[in-house]
Amino acid sequence: MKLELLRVVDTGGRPVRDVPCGDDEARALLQQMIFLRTFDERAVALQRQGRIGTYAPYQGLEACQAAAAFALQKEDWLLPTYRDHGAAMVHGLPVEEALAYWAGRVESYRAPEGVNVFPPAVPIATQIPHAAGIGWGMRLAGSRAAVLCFFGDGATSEGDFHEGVNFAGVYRSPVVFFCQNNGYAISVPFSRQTAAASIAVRAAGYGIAGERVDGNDALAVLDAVRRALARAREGGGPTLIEAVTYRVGPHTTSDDPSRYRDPDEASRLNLGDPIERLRRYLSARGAWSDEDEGAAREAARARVAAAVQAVEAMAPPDPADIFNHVYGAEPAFFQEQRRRFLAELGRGAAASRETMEGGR
Ligand SMILES: Cc1ncc(C[n+]2csc(CCOP(=O)(O)OP(=O)(O)O)c2C)c(N)n1
Repeated sequence: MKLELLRVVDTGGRPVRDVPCGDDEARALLQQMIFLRTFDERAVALQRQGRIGTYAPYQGLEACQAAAAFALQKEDWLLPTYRDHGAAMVHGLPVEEALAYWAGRVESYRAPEGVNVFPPAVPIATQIPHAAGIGWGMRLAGSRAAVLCFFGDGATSEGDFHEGVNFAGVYRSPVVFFCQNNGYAISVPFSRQTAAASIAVRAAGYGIAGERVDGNDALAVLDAVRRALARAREGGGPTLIEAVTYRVGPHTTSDDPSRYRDPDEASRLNLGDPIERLRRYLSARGAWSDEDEGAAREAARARVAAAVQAVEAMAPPDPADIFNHVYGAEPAFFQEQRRRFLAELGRGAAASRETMEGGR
């Protein structure tokens, strides 16, 4: 059993069913996607230049990131992973905060007051029980807000996925579980993740709604997430959405996908480029021109450039930050690790000073 794949426009941008929004909203969505791609490309370049640390690109997933977050209201909570800073920015996380995270600044783990975005979850699937609990708590407090929880296909093999989704189903937590099925968990293909035909079909086992959507079709993602959020707000419980998409780049900038992926695989999936699909749809309606494209790209470049400047003007991060905020009461072994780490760094700095002086 495999659920139908929801599509609103085909890869040529032609509508195949009712479009869930007007041209103004679709244009705003396209502008966000262009911004997200600009950010991602710049971040990869910054990593290659050694100006930020390892980076997890989301190229190819812009429809998922932009449209799912676009469906949120300000009071709703977003729980992202390390790959979902695109969605976080669309939900209001300042661009320099998103970039500062990848530049190793611990301050960026906390979104500003009023921006309902959790810190990115690096351990796989730990945010799923958190989402179930936040949703349940909000319901108990009488709030009408909902939660959007991002995770990958790999996360669905973790115990936390089953526990979190099951809990949310039982307690009718207002959560949209949004699985970006991008084909791989690092090098492990989806076919090795589950014997089920899809992720969405597993919703039935938890007694919740499930939907499979073309994750490269921004309008389909918007439609599915909006309906799921409305259901959550009305007390209809959680939904498990599987967005079928493809990760174009490497898992992170430390990964080499040519070692485990066939180069023709992306074209065989026939999902098209998510930005191109929405652009074609709007252009055919006369609602997107070359001038619009130029203006969107220029605005995106300026926004990213300002964030790069702001992050590079910050004081360098304190190396001890990787030890800070881990334990409330630090065990002795941990204090010892910190002491040794800092002593090692001190020796490294002294050694490089000696080398420089010796070379003069
Ligand atoms: C609990 C845990 N186990 C293993 C890892 C190492 N790890 C980092 S990313 C990743 C793959 C995750 O794949 P998926 O959930 O599909 O997300 P994607 O990165 O593809 O978006 C793994 C196994 C981790 N971060 N946390």
